[in-house]
Amino acid sequence: MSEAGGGRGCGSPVPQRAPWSLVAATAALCLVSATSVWTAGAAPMSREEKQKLGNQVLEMFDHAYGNYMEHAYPADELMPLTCRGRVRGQEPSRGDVDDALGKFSLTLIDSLDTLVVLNKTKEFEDAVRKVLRDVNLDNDVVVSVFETNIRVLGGLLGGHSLAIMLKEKGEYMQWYNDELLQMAKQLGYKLLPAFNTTSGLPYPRINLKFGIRKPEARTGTETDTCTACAGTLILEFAALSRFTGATIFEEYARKALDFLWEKRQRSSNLVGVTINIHTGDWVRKDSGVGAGIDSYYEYLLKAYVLLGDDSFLERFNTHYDAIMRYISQPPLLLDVHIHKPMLNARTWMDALLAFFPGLQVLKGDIRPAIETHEMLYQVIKKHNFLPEAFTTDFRVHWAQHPLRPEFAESTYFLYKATGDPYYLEVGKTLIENLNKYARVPCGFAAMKDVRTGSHEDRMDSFFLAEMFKYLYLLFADKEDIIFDIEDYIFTTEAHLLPLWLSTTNQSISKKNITSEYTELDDSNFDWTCPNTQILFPNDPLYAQSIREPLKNVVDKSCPRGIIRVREESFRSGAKPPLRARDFMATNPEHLEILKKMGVSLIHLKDGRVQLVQHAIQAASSIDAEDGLRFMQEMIELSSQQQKEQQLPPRAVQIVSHPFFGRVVLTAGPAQFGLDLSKHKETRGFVASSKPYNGCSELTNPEAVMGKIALIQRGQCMFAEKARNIQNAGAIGGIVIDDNEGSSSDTAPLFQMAGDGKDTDDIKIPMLFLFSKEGSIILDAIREYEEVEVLLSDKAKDRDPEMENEEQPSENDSQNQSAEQMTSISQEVDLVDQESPEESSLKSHPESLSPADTDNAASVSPSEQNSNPTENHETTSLDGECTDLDNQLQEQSETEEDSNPNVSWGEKVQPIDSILADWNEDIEAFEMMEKDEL
Ligand code: DMJ
Repeated sequence: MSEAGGGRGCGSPVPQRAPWSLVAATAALCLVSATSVWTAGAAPMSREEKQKLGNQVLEMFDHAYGNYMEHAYPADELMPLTCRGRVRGQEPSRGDVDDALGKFSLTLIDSLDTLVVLNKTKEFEDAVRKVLRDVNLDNDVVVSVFETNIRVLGGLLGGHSLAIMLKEKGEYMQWYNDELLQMAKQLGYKLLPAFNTTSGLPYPRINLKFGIRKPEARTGTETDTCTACAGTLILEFAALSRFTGATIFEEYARKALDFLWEKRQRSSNLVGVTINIHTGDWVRKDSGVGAGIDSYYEYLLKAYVLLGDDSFLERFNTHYDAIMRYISQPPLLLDVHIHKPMLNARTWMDALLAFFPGLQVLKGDIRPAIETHEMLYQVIKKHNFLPEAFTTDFRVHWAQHPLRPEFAESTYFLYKATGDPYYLEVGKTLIENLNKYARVPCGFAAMKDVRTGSHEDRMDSFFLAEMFKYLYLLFADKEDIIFDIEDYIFTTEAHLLPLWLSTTNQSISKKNITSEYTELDDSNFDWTCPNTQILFPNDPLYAQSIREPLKNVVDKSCPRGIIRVREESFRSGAKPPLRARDFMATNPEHLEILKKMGVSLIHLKDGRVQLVQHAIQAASSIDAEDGLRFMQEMIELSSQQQKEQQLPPRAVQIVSHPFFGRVVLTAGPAQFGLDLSKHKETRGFVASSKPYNGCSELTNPEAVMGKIALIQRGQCMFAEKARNIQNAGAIGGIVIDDNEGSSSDTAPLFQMAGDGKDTDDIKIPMLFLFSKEGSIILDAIREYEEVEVLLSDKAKDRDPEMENEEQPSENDSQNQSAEQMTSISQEVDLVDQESPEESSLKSHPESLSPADTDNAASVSPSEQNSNPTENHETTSLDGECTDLDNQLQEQSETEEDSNPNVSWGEKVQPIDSILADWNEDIEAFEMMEKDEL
């Protein structure tokens, strides 16, 4: 995402373009004037230092671009670790990411206009000649329509825009005769077949040589596309139409936008992430401003700026209103459901939304822009880069960072809007981090994991197209750039299109404004020029005062708390409201507060606890509002816990005769005790504890001493069980689910939470097994008495020594399956990205399940508790106390009586079925990853 360079200064005539005098114009005009009002706050940066930083950006660009040209060109991208070009088909496929690569020297084309912005006119001239000489747009390769449009079509058009500007200046590019534009037109025609759908929404991919749906094309069977993919065409397509006079491009892009607008969810005015290109049904109904939707909103506002068509602004304003109503929870931007916009759809944010503050600047809504930007900066300060996704309490959700430019982009626009030197300091930090952590001898490498600083062998073309432009412009003064940047609008890939296009070749009739559109709320704008009063108060400390409360937002990890505290300060004397995270069902004071808020606690038959809010029963309207927020927090917490429950599985491996490590059981970790991912595995014989629930001092310490104790889930907290077995001398513990039939095949693994107290005293490792997996160990004890297991973070190779001593009795095919099983189990480890120290689920001794209420904002039970086992700790606490120890003994006697010689093979779940189940798990993990970004 990117923004317009803005309008001219106040009072300057803007002769060649249509009036974009409403909100955007006010914003842009004020960008200029606000810069000059800065007098206090962060220390101003001297001209020398700005120049020094600008030069540093130039040197970094040379390093990136030079290495691409030397080691990768004409390949699409540089692989900076192996110092060679990435050629599609010659490297292992990375899936959808590779759809940007069309064997058309992507990085060179994407870099064209950056060369001019960075004042490298000679190199630009050279690069254009290379593009004209070397680039083939007719390759038999399937590419993403969206990526090809924003990077290649946009790159060619940006190059053309600046080529004609330079030619007009009279020094460079005198030989240029619209050749880039001709290439752009050729490419435009190649993309058009993608629009051959009844809806007018484009197919997501196209074969550059064969188009779509022909057998040779190998594409055209897709049914879905992302909203941004279908809604991010208008700037490039309209520019192409207006530059060439061929109206078809603009018509197609408009039709796609019209269709998306028609399909918006009418009550919330939001759009989903994915849409069916044939039926127009929303495939994914979650809605945010990041991945999958981002540039759709961006292009509505910018289409208005570039084309002067009011209908685009009206659409944008309608969506913006909805975004600010439902998605914006300053400083957070959180996805919601389009049909139930009061419900958050996620508890994490993706890095792409970092463009949004920049868009808010263009819109003229500075305050939330400052807040969100500051929140993002705090995350960056913690991890050096913005991780691809991070949770609402600022933990890493997806740890990669492919050198995305969105944050730099917003920083640039905020600096333009506020003139606050703070944003120059932010830019300086970005430069330092890039050099310190991403720079490698052959370019800049994407971060594989921002926590460890590990690299990935990729340098995406957008790094050159966008990052260097925004960083350079941040520190540049007007005279450092050879043309007036404010005569151009930035596309989402930061390519420059001239604003004069708005009045050129205007053959597309503007859409009539109908009463269907939401009325523009102009109340905030009184149409003076400049309008710094509203847009950016004439207070040099304004931005700083907005940032200040957010300074420690990441460290404190409770943004909502901070916001609340701020809100609360207006309510003198009021006690801070109860937060979901702090709630203890056993605390009488908390129960009292719940009552005041109209929230009742219901103990369900199955032992779980439900929360129901009846606003009408609240003591006051303020308490009712607190109750509503409490319920929302509880909903978020609950879904966050569900997410966090999907953590790297640990392994319980049976290593004694006759298993020798071939049986690997998937186990859940604990948030306390020895962390097996950091320490060596623990190996020992198993013994059942007495009492079996482990909730009191063990009566059989001699049996568990030096062994791994088996304990049944329920009746008390996990940590309590751990302490009891540790006191009895156990070297580890396995908690086995008391929910008969539960299995990691069907229920998500979770980590055992602490008990809300300090758990540092627990030193032994603890793992959790669902009932099915646990019964494999219990059965093995019955069969072989002495059963030795290995607790680890990853299944280990089989123990050859033990195996040599005694050959296993299972048949070969079973051995083979078991080996596969081990490796599959390891694969599950690999797909997970969360490190244990990042997964510190806040101690929440009782899992609560907010139930549906008569309140609009409350949650439906089906969404909260789809999994029957997930709140079981609560079940155990509240359920009837039964003598599980005796029960187990009885059960075990019955089983032995009825089947005294039961063999291992007959008792365990068939290996094939375990394998199939695990495969399903892996597929589910992969789907989840693919779906989400
Ligand atoms: C760029 O290619 C574009 O900005 C796009 O709109 C989304 N983001 C990437 C870079 O992160």
